[in-house]
Amino acid sequence: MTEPVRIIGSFLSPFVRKVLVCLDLKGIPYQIDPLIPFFGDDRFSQLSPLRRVPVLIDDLVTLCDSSVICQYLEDRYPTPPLYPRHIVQRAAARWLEEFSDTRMAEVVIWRVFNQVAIGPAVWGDSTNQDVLRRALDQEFPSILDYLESQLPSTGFACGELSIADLSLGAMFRNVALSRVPIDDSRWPKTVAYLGRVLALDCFTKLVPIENRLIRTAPRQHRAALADLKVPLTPETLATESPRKGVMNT
Ligand SMILES: N[C@@H](CCC(=O)N[C@@H](CS)C(=O)NCC(=O)O)C(=O)O
Repeated sequence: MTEPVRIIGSFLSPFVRKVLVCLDLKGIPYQIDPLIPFFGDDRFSQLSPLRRVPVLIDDLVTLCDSSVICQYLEDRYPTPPLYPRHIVQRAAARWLEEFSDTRMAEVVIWRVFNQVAIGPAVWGDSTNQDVLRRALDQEFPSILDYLESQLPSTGFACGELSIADLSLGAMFRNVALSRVPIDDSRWPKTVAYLGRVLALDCFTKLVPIENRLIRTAPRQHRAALADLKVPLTPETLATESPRKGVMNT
């Protein structure tokens, strides 16, 4: 490889986190531009037409979308494998990844995390308690009911550690960062499973970074990360003023 992998995207994004744990498990060093996507400049729009993070840039590709990126990493760096070998388990892992990236993201990111973190920090909005209550009282519990019916009592979701665990673990970190508790008497398998996944080194080493950023104003993120000795890209695509995204969800 002729240049280090570059990642564009904030450590607070579950999709960026999914890619970072994947890079870590595969032993691939990276530099990061910790961009909150709304602050991206016109160069960011060129790299990421949906103005979303993560973006991965290496000597061969510029890629958007965490699932596309993780599949590329798997194809280029197959060891250790992060997709089950058996086609049935492999399909099941991809489904859980999809469930996490779509329905879970809709509720956990666009309703909960957006109401408690992004809205106030990026746009100066106050929390819409109706949206938050509905997400926490109805939508999130039904997600947990589904996962409780799917997850095993021991081990990982689809046999060996896989992309399913990385996606779900990454998404549930935003639940924790939103300070939403999960009732282990109602969802015991899910809580125990998350305990196993989030205890992995690839997740625990990101926790101090995430905890620092969640308490830090967006414009100070880069300085906070420099202070934590995180390997940053020499340049950032961030501007001073946020702009609304391209997508509606
Ligand atoms: N399917 C995409 C979703 C990426 C995504 O929605 N990222 C969020 C950050 S958590 C984002 O960039 N949002 C900005 C926007 O939608 O305008 C992936 O897996 O990478």
